[in-house]
Amino acid sequence: RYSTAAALEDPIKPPVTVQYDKLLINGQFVDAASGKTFPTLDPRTGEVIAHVAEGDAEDINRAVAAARKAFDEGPWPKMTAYERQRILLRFADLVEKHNDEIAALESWDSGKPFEQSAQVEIPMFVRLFRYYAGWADKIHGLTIQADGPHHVQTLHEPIGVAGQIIPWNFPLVMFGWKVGPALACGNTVVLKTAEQTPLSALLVSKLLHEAGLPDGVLNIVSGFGPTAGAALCRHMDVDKIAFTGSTETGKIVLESSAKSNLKPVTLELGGKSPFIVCEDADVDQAVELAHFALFFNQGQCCCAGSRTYVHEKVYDEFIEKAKARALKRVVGDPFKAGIEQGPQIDAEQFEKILKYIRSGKESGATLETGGDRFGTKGYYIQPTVFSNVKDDMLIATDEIFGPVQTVLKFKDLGEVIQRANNTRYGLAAGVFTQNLDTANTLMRALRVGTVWINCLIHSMLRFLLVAIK
Ligand code: TXE
Repeated sequence: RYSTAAALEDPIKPPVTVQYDKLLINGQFVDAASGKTFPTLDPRTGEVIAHVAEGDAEDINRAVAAARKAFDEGPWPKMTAYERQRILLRFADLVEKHNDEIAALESWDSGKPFEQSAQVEIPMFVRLFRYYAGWADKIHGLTIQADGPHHVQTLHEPIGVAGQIIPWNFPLVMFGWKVGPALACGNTVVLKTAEQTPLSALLVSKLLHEAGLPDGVLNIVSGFGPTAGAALCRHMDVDKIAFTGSTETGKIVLESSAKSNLKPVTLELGGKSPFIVCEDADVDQAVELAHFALFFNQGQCCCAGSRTYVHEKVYDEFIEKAKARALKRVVGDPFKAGIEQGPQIDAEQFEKILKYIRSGKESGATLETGGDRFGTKGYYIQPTVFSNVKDDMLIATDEIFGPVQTVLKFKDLGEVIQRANNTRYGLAAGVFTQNLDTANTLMRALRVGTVWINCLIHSMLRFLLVAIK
């Protein structure tokens, strides 16, 4: 089961072919107006999987016009909620039927272990669509008590044409989180997929039409951020933008809205989430979940537990066990059974991670294990653990977005609260303790969107994976 670096020289042939490589506009797969294409690469080798139509501003105009027409003239927003729900549920059934084919394409394009795609992410995608389908006919407004002979009510209506821009770390799950609710509520969509992972969205969009989605309701423009993405953000006929990606790009997206039609924008950006292991924690459990919290999906998660704070009383034990766990991590070809970690998404992210590893070494952190690429081909990186990390080191302040665990030491709760909150991020946090008072104190004191106590969202996925096996 264990992979060796040498095994990577001969990548396994993925059990799928690329059928859809064009833009989806008004229900048709079409070439880009410019006729241009771009290569999407296999992260295992850097070799070309397919040449995909490269959309730019003109294609965004075409896609927005189709979405506008489908919204203004129907039938989508005018359909009954029940009919929309039925289409989304039929779609979920079709995805379930094609689970392994979709999972293979997802893994080929993104480098994630096939077992993770097939047993966790595609099933999760199916669940997302069933969940959002369930909401379609349950969206209610309020009746508000008013003074005098007045009647006041709120009515929830679709916003119109939703522009959605997604990253490459969870191409289909991101599609589910964005396209699912927008369609359930009766909006029409123009989706700009990430240039690294355009393939799976095109495949499932075919199934969505097979399930009965009318033409023009979902349009997909593959292409690059500064061209296609920027054109979508500044478009005057787009009513809303939902974006997930880097903090830097998030700022540009917000600015584009301000400079165009002030469309509302929702942003889900980077993180450097603290993961706090208290002195009374179950160390073995904390080691395992801290490991999973950081290394899951090659470390490419917005809410990765990427600053592991460990109480001084259990620090040495934690480091020893965290190092042993990282050494056991199975890195290899995503299409091989039992693989925990595949390659990083592309050369740019690979270089960025290696740069942070060099910076960790130079700034005086202790490299416990890893610290280099894995093998000689593709974008694989050794599971890496740094101890004796200080708060002001770049590896403790910046989002590395790779398999690099940084472990910091703390003495007391007041101190760790202050240090955990001293960051420009605020996505999530993990807490490990057996003491309810400590859990409650940290839960309230940490300035983040989500706090996990003795668990982590990834741990749920992990248990799902184990359960299915
Ligand atoms: O992100 P970008 P990148 C973080 C992570 C990673 C870093 C850079 O730290 O190392 O960001 O990744 C589109 N107008 N996250 O360069 O550029 C782009 O085409 C409109 C965290 O891949 O933000 C893609 O579809 N759109 C994150 C999407 O934005 C633009 C997941 C994300 O790409 C654009 C990914 C522009 N001017 C990276 N420029 C998370 N929160 O999970 C780019 N895009």
